[in-house]
Amino acid sequence: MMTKREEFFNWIVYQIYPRSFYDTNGDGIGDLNGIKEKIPHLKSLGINAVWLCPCYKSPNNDNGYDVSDYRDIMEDFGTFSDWKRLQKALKKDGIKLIMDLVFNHTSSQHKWFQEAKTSQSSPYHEYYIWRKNPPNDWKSVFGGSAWAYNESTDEYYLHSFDETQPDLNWENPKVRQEAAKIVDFWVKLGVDGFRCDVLDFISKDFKKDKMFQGPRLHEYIRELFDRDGVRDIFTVGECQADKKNTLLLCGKNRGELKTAFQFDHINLGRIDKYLPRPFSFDEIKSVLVKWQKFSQKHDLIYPLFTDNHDQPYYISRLGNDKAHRYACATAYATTFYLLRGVPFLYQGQEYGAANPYYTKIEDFRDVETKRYYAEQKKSKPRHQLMQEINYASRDNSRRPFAWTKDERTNFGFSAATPWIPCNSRAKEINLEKDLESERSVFRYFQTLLAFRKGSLAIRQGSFQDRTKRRRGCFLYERKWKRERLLIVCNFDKKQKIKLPKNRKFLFGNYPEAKEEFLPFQAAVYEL
Ligand code: TEU
Ligand code: CA
Repeated sequence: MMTKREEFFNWIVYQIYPRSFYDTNGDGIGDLNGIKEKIPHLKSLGINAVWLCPCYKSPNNDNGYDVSDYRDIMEDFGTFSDWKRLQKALKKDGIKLIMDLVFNHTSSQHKWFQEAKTSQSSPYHEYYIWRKNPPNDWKSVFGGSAWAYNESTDEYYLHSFDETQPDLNWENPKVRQEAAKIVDFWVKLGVDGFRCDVLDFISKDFKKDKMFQGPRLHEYIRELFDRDGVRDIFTVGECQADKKNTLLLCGKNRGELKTAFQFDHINLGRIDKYLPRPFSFDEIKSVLVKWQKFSQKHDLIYPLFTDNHDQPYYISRLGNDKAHRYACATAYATTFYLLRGVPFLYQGQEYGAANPYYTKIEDFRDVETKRYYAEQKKSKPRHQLMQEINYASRDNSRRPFAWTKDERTNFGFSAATPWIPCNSRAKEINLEKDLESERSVFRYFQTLLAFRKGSLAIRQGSFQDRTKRRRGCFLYERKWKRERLLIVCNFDKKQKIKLPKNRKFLFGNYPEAKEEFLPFQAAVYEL
């Protein structure tokens, strides 16, 4: 019998950014009914869980990461009944549902904040973080000071993100109780898990120079999740954690999180968000090997991902999205999704979506990007600034899903003008075209995910690095009882890679390599 925890290794999660997935009512905005209609696509891809980015009521300053009611659905996306129908439909097809919890902050439109800001005697005032004067010079993640002035109380409030996203005061037990009640509300409705937005921000130490991972973080998380009826649910935190903290957050008997996103492999190849630096694949490999060994040693569940709604596409930034787009997309998928842990795919990856390019700031929507542009435009030449934005903007991965080749329906996304312009490369990169081509990213993903599901070595087995001193490639072994697999991925130019003699080629993104591995060639062997 598998324990509840072991079962998580069977999950394959697909992240949906609802605004950009599929529009069914012709307003240019993706919606919940759109997700429901595309369940056959999800099934045919082979995933078995969906992480739904926030779909709660929200004024949408940060595309739903600014919640104004945690128990209601954003009008743009539909109604509560639509949500229930979606949940039911997913369940019917055996697809788990993970909701996004945004608990570090609310929207300034949330009724708590609306009350809190009016007077210091409001019962909601202490739901947020107020100071007569800013006690430090913390910067908002989106730029500028993290402290904003509120006239009616003559105080400053803390906002780690946009001004319209005031941070909740977790030191107030009432806030913690409210959060727990919201968790209970969704658990009772039958959701299968939560992705917890910037969870490592909820406890603060105002004397420190950074605003996250304050002293009471672990206590708060346990209070939220280590409770009857909630304890066994799937949770993945968005936390920037080192080894020590990962053990505290995700350790087996800690009662905190099932897993936490690790960003070491995402933060490679750049000096800061907007500035690339030369990088080699070996850096990714080292990060993966380090975390594989560590999570294996401590029996942690490791989240396997390359993309999300906050990042430019991985293949564009750290790979090749031109001549080798097919191979690169499939090689990264092979590398990551056959490791030990739980795969997370982001919408679009399955057809090899890549970063677009725009020359005008008007083609962007992200609050962070627009802020950055406004801040920098006086000091930087326009072309340089646009280059930085195209390199780093979160809008890169937030363009409408390109379902078809049909430009008039915005590539099958919506007959109406989409809320954000379609990917400028959608004519060349879309699902329909991908399926027509001989080398289809989608079909490869199908093979890969089906293989993962069918293999105990991949789901339960051990991990061992077999790369040795070779460069520009990654070889690793997965093993469970008598099933032994070797995964080989080349991220360099064409090169010879010596392999064990007694091997059987199972599949790869190219036909079996004879002598040399092509750039981004990936292959799976049985030993
Ligand atoms: O992101 C948190 C976060 O710190 C980063 O991923 C951040 O968005 C990025 O570095 C800025 O470029 C989460 C959500 O994933 C993000 O979409 C939200 O905007 C943010 O929290 C606030 O809720
Ligand atoms: Ca719509």
